[in-house]
Amino acid sequence: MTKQFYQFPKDFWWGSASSATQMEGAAHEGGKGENIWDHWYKEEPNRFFDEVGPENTSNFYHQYKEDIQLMKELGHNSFRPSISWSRLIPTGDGEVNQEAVRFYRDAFQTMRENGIEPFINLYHFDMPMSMQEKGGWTSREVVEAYVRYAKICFEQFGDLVTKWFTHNEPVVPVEGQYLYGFHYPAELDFKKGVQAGFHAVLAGAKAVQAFRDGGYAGEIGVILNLTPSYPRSQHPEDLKAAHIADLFFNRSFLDPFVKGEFPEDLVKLLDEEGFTPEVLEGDLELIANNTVDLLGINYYQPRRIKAKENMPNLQAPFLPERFFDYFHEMHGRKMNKYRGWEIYEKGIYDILVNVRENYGNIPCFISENGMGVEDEGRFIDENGQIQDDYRIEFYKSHLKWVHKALEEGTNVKGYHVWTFIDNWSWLNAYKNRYGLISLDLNNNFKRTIKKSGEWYRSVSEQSGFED
Ligand code: BGP
Repeated sequence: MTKQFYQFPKDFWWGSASSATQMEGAAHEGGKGENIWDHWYKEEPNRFFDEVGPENTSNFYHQYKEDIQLMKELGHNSFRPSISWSRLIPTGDGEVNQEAVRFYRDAFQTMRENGIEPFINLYHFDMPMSMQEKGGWTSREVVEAYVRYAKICFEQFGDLVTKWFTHNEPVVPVEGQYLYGFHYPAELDFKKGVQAGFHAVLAGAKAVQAFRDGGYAGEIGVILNLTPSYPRSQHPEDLKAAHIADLFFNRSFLDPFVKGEFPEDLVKLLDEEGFTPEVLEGDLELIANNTVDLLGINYYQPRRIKAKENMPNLQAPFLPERFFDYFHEMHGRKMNKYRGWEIYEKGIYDILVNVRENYGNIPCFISENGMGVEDEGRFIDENGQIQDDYRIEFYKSHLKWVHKALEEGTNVKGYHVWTFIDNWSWLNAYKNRYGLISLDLNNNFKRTIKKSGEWYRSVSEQSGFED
């Protein structure tokens, strides 16, 4: 096969993403308040893989200058961390922590000085504990506290940041906290989940409104994990089940954030099932009038859906599972043999086509895409470098589909990998490694660039690659 060069625009955003709780460390330093992860780890450390908790991250809080130099070395022109709400406002709705203001200002300033645009996310799964005690996203009071927090961020950092995001993957806390139990408080209650989801949308719209009212420079967006829902067959029941999965896990956030309205079918379904959330006068109008400028898309794997065989099991605890089974395995598809997730590169293209055709071709970028690998230490060579050719293949195969979507006119402006340095990942801790750079927890947080890191540098330098 002849080789081809996949050229992306010169100003394409190349970089990576992480989040405060997953990379900062210093969980109990610098005046930071407790968030739900600090609390959960203190209460139930055995829930976490190898009992490793959120103080054991890659230590960005102390090593950010070194890490930003490494980003520059790997050719990053952008990086997306998040701000920790409980670091900036330890009680969630009280005093601002000046030490946190100094830390974030210096980190963002250092990024800028090194040609790295800070893409700043306001919320990445890390509810301050005092806010969770008030009900977290199920509480209207917490929505207001979040909006105050967002305004404080715009005021304190607005001169250094021009790309803001209201949330990362807002559907995940709904699933984790109220549907499946992998985020604190693991309280399985579908009705609360729907309310929390509605409040996250409302909070996002209010933050967008505050950003525009404040006249800040730049753009504001949201980061969504989109999982194309493919039916197992063309049988009407499978098609219906796939549609319901799409409504719950994609369109519940994509439609209101981008179009300003919830899908009619979703509203109808929730109503029929008795799960309509509390909506106050003016809420829907506010959501309609404050849609985002920019959409970040996280993509890892699709959903493969088949209708439940014995529908409906009305006693099933969670509504989505009454309608469908979600499974990874499918004959003839490529599985990630290093971890167990399906690899389906074309999914990234299907999402981009959908955004172009059905969401007004809103400016977007791939905000996370990556491959988690268990026991990655097995791939270290004699020089101490991880030879992760599988990851290079993963990136190439996805980028080819992004390139095709771009050529067809999709307004896609960048590609961020998950992640820069191996990071701590919630209950999974360090089970799956994702970084362009490996982290040695037993050797003073030593960072070593992986083979994929070297490859990614050449991609960002040329804004493209040959294959
Ligand atoms: C994304 C989240 C990240 C990170 C990643 C990998 O959905 O935005 O925060 O956790 O998934 O997850 P995991 O380590 O569980 O494979």
